[in-house]
Amino acid sequence: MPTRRDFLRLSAAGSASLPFLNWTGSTDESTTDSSRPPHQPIVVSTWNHGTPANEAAWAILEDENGYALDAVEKGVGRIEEDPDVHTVGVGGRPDASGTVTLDACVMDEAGRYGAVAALERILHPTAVARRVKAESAHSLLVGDGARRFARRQGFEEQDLLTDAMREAWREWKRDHPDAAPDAPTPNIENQDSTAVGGEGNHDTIGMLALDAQGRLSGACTTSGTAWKQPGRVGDSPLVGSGLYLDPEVGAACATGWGEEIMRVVGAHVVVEAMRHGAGPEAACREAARRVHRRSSSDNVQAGFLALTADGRAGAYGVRSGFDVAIYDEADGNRLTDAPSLDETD
Ligand code: SD4
Repeated sequence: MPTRRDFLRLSAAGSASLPFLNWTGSTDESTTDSSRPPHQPIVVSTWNHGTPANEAAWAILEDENGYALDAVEKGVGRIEEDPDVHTVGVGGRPDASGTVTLDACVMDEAGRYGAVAALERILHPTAVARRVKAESAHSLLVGDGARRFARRQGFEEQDLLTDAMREAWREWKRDHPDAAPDAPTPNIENQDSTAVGGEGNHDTIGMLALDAQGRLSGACTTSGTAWKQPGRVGDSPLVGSGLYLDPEVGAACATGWGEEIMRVVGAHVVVEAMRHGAGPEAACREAARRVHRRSSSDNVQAGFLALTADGRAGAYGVRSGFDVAIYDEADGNRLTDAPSLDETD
């Protein structure tokens, strides 16, 4: 079982400046710059559901022609379709009105972005976000417009509220008969919270992958905070907040209390810190510190995960309890605790 030290070793190049990669760019969806040396593929993702998600992604990345964007779409897609994960896709906790609404985005190896927010009745919001990127003239579609776009793209509709989550929502309504729809407070992971049904309220999956041809891609997908006010959108589908990628530098994703992550444009902070020479873990720490300094409550958790353009990973949480899954050829698939401000500061 790899230890935290193994994880820290991955980000050991820490404070060294990143080499400038001579990216040529392209308008094609899948771009390959054959002048670049082959890379060692790697995929990283948030929380323990990252382990099965990484497996699905690796099945694509282990092929020398595997495309990182396919890998992240398939990787997080495995979690979107798991009804036992209550924070992503089908089986996600609904909003205060009992409706499951999904937020997701992707960024590809040229930094192109597509997203959906408050999407209902579609199993794979990340796949729809990718279509927004590739097939629409826009970057972000929301609500009913996003659902109708998905239908036009051939996606089927289905009920995303499982019996278990319908029952959990009824229970929440019973316990909060007078609660305004926007009453729930996001909790800290792994802590009991009556406001959210006794389990971690967070647990978005963010995934970053580098393929054998050096293409970097990212995805982020969530059902958002449990019992949220209808219409609420979190950080996850927002470029720069839940996900950011610069092909010359690296990529980052975020998880945790979306309102706090948005305030600091968290994933962008991470990538900009790496651009200025921070290693991936130090860059994530900078974003965690920024959330902590500005946070509106002592109860805030946010976790950041980064992957440099040359394949080094790092992560950091405001509080302990944030873990990330990493899969590369050398060490296989492993789940590792991220360091946190409350442990080190
Ligand atoms: C949100 N950031 O909607 C998401 C929730 C989350 O881990 O990350 N959960 O605010």
